[in-house]
Amino acid sequence: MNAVLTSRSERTTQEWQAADSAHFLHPFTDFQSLARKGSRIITKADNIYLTDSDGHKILDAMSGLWCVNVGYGQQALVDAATKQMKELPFYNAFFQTATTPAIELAELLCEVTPPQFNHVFFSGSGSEGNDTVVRMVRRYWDILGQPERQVIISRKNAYHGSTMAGASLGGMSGMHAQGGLPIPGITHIEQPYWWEHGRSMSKDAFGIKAAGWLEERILAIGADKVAAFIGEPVQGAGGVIIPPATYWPEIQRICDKYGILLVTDEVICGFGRTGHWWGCETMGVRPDLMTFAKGVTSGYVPLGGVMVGDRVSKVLVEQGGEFNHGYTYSGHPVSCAVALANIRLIQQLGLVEHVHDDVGPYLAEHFAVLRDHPLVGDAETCGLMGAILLVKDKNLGTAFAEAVDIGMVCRGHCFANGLIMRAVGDRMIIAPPLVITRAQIDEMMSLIRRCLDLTLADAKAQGWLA
Ligand code: PXG
Repeated sequence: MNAVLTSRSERTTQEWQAADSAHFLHPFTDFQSLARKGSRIITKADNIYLTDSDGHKILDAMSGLWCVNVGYGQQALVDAATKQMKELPFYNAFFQTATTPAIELAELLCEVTPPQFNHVFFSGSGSEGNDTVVRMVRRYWDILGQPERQVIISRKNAYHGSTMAGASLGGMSGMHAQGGLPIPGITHIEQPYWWEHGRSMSKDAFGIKAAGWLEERILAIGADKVAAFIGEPVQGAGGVIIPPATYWPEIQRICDKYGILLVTDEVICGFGRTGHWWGCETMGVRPDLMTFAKGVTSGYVPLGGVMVGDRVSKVLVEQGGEFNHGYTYSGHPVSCAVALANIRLIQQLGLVEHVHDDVGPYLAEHFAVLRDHPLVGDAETCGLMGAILLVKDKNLGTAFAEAVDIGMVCRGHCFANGLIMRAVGDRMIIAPPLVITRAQIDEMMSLIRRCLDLTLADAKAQGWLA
């Protein structure tokens, strides 16, 4: 046994890659093409830096996958998990039982969320949380004697997860093309992406127009058939699409007007990412339900859930009877213990204030300067989320030809230069750990600039700018 373990830890990168491509089907991956290239094997991490199996240090400007808010290597989270695993590694919450970390976490979540939230339903992930949203909003209207209120309105290019309901709520056409999605009763309006849909108008005017698409759809369907509207305060996986300031308040007004439940998916925006605890606070809206995951444990262990506002919980609790829904890991004690340690750490370190008052504005200043770069059509941030739009001609605002995957070219330079930055089409996006310092932002920005310069040099050499 020991011999096997030793030899495994001594494998070369190539040996890891061979075993990986032989057995491990990665998410959202062209398996054959990855097998040809070989995965990058990440072996350890500290603070905001990863180390790969060849010993390269990489600045992780994506917080793992939008989740490692407190950064890597936080001993308090490790200790919380160890202690809970020793005391009680698992017990369920189904049959009139509960564990203490789950109860304590429910209490703490109700403290750090807006005042209408006094209940939580736990899941194992953000996707499962959104499955719960679908079940719960439909159940809510059933209990109220309006079972015909079934339709949930979402948006194109939204990401709400990869389960059947999560992927259906999401507006990714590539996902809908596989597996017979979306499921019935889900419809999508256009996203509030000013650059693509509103450049002839002011941002504020476009925000009102884009929210108006919700009202148009409600009227087309019939308000008495619409259960809820769901949206990410800032779309993350869709490319950090930051809506105009007028958008969300107008969405709230429309939901109120027709009595429709408002759901914000806070899986990325929650736990300080946008400079407030919740994206809905940054956007000035009052949701009835909020999905969370990722930052709740800073990704150290899996956990998700749905914050349930008083409007919904009152009906579910007082009139609902049994809600036939739940997961083995709803309220997993180890995940909840880690979440407790994580949220307390966010509070102790003042990370939400750190983003709001210090590193958020500092990042915004640096992104504003990036707009001078010849490749950059737009560069914008919200808290510690940022997007850089790469364009062929910044004066005319023209995009690169379809055949040129400029984002992937730039991402390649990032990888080679020790920076993790995502490409979503022509948008380069970042969401670094909230513990990042000003000096580390300087370091990240000089890497970003170097990679933009290298991408520009490629674009010139290949004739892509002509
Ligand atoms: N909602 C939102 C807003 C998300 O960003 C989910 C739900 C689903 O969460 P789980 O825990 O089930 O994955 C997410 C997840 C990307 C990327 O490419 C983003 C996510 C997941 C995987 C990739 O940016 N977000």
